[in-house]
Amino acid sequence: MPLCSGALSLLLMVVSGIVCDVQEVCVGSPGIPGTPGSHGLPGRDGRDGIKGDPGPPGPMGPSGGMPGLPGRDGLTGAPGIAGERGEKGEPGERGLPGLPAYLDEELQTTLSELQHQILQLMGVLSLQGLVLAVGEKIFSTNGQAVSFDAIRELCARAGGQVAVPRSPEENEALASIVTKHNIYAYLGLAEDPTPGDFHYLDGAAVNYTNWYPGEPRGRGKEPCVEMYTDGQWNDKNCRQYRLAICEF
Ligand code: MAN
Ligand code: CA
Repeated sequence: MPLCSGALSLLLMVVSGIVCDVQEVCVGSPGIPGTPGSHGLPGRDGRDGIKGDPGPPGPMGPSGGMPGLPGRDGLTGAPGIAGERGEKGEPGERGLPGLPAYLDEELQTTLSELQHQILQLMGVLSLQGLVLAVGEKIFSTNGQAVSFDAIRELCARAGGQVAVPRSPEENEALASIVTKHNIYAYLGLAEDPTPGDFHYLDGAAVNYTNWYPGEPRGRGKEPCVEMYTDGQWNDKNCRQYRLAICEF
């Protein structure tokens, strides 16, 4: 429905500056919208994005390339074992003359102390029945019955020899050990190439014997000597097990 208004008509006339006849003006209703326009042109490229994460390692390359340079030296190894002992050197220069031993107080004091200590030890060993002192000699046994060769070896290793009495007094002392253990003992004797004659193990001729009556009668077949529990001697083969007694 058209809108008609005398006032609007008048206003239009004043604004346009046109003087015209008063007349009726009518305004129509809006038309239907037109169809949308076509899409515009593509915009410009945006700015570069941030850098991506590193990719995974690639596969191993083909072999056969040139070997690399040698690496640096490793750490120093452990020290080697000590070498053999060198030869003995030349003797040094001769020292100043010393005091005569009997005037050397320090030496005399040392000797006295040693003598005292040795007497103490001998007292203890005797009390325990581990040694039997006879004059200058000491007899000692480990209480074991072994072969003649074994006795010789164990006495030598201990710094002594196979026991052999060289006097009635020594024979009595040795017999007391044999009696106590109730085991015959081999003596430090060996038969000469001449049957029936015996010598000490260092080769010297015997100067004391205590044969059981009728002995020795092995006539070369019994090159060792044993002591019975009564202290008498018998020549015997060397394959028996006898009490090991050493002398020092
Ligand atoms: C055994 C052995 C000999 C010893 C005689 C004594 O035959 O012990 O050494 O002479 O007995 O009858
Ligand atoms: Ca005999």
